[in-house]
Amino acid sequence: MEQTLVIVKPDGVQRGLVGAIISRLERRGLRLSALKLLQVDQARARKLYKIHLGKRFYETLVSYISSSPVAAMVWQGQGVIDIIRRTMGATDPAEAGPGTIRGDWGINIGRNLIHGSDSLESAEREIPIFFDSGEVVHYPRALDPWCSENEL
Ligand code: IDP
Ligand code: MG
Repeated sequence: MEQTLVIVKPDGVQRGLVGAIISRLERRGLRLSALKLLQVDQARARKLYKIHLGKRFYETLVSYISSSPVAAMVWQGQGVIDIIRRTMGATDPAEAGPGTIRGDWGINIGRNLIHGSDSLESAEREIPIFFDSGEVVHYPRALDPWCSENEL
């Protein structure tokens, strides 16, 4: 079962976009399998963004993600990692296409609303930073066969 970590970042929570973002992913046909609202502390922020250590935006990125609560989630579905990355749009909302989350609701790279794991390895590393395995729920939905002819 392919899974990915999605985070509605502090700007998305503060702007009241959690519901709209979840709704987009639900309507896409993907399955929500874990969800929590939490304040990210410095240690967790540094763990999540450790691949960016040393980049010029690293410290501001850590402050941004820990500045206010986030909504963390796990989504499941065949191809979910790439489907969500395409639904999010380019990292810089100014360059993200219309119809994407960042392209419709953002204007600035430092306030780009959403995180989504970028590969299977990233998802496997990132999900346990936010969820114990018992918090990720596996369940069939009656609508799954109407969203995909394959097993989700
Ligand atoms: P992604 O979120 O689209 O995967 P990454 O390159 O992994 O983009 O960067 C992680 C996060 O770091 C971005 O979502 C954004 O919040 C921030 N970021 C990346 N590049 C810049 C930049 O040039 N200025 C400010 N923040 C940046
Ligand atoms: Mg990334």
